[in-house]
Parts: sequence; C-alpha cells; structure tokens
Amino acid sequence: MSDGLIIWTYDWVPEGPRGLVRDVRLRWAAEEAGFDYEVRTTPFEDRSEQHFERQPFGQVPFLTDGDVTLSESGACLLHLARKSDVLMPKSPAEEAGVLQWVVAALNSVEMVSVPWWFLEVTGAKDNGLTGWLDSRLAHVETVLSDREWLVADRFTVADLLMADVLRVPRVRAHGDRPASESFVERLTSRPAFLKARDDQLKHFAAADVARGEA
Ligand SMILES: N[C@@H](CCC(=O)N[C@@H](CS)C(=O)NCC(=O)O)C(=O)O
Repeated sequence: MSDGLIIWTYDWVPEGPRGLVRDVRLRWAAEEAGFDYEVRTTPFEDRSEQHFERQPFGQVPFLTDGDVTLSESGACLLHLARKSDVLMPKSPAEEAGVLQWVVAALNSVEMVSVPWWFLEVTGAKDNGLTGWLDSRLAHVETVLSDREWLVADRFTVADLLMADVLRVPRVRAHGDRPASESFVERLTSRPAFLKARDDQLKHFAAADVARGEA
C-alpha cells in the first residue's frame, strides 16, 4: 500500500548525480513522516510528452498523490508537509517560518549554489559567482550559529531542504563554516535521510544491472 503517494524519478542517471537527484528530498520527507509511498520512473534518455505534461521542464522529481500531480521539489515538499505535523508545525507563526526557510533554501541559496557548482565542475577559470555564494553561505552560517533548527526549535521540512541544498560535496568543501557543517552532519545522520539516499543509490544500481552495465 502506498497511501496513494507516488514519487517519480528517472529510470537511470549517470554516476555523478546519484545520491543527489532531487527525488531524495521527497523520499526523505515521506520517510520522516512515516508515509507509505511508491517510487516509479520515467525515462532519462527519451523524455516523453507525458513526462513534460507532468514536469514542464522534463525534469524530476514529480509527485502523484491520488488525483493530484505536482512537480518542483519545493512544492512537493510543502504538499507533503501539509499532511504531517512532523514536517510542518501547525502554529501560524511557525508555519510561516517554514515557508520562509523553504523558499530561502531554494531561492536565496540554491539559486546561487547550483550555477556556482556548474561553473566549478565545468572547469571555468574564474568562477564569478564565488563572492555571491560566499555571502549567502556566510549569512546561513550566522543563522545556524545560534540555533539547532531553522524554525520552531525542532526538525521541520525547512531543515530537510536547507540541508539537502548545503550537502552538495563541492559546496560543503568550499570554505569553513562549522555551524553549517554540523547542521548538515546532524541532518544527514537521520535514519530517514540515510534510507532515502540509500534507496536512491540502490535504484540506480539496479538500473545499471537492467541495462547490462554492472
Ligand atoms: N527546480 C526543480 C529542479 C529539478 C532538477 O534540477 N532536477 C534534475 C535532477 S535533480 C533533473 O531533472 N535534471 C535533468 C535535466 O534538467 O534535464 C526542482 O526543485 O524540482
């Protein structure tokens, strides 16, 4: 049984992004909340019209929940969070704090960290985004220096998402931010994260076998 929740990811991806494909965010949230869910796939190599109907950019993840289909990992996380106090506290002020930090993770940190990372891995000589990234990461470090969790003095989906944005190895290895490092360490030691990440790795390893590549 799956509570009607289906998390969609690719049938296969190259080695590099494994463990980081964003379906891990949804798997992690579902694990934290104790939801039953299924994982289904859409082709990585031949992206169908049906895929673009459900994810307008031909990306993953997307989610189906009964009659509801939605994409964008942040939107999917908030959708799941509405169903579980574990992910989202119910007081208006705390809920507002979760919304704020979910959007901040995506629109103030990942908005810089992903293009920075892309320039790094493609070997750009001068990464012109480094100063901008450093500034964003420094502000997150200041926030995390005096609190364990972003909102409500306990784990919420905002921590999950911020940790997933910050845990990218190149970002983590860039600079020295002890509070952020301890935050990432703490969040990625959670059994729900470890299961979600390991399940994703197993999923893509099984795909190699199916393609005759293992
Ligand atoms: N804003 C989207 C980004 C999704 C995204 O970048 N997905 C990656 C996998 S983690 C993907 O599908 N990449 C393949 C592509 O862009 O063609 C979200 O948060 O869901």
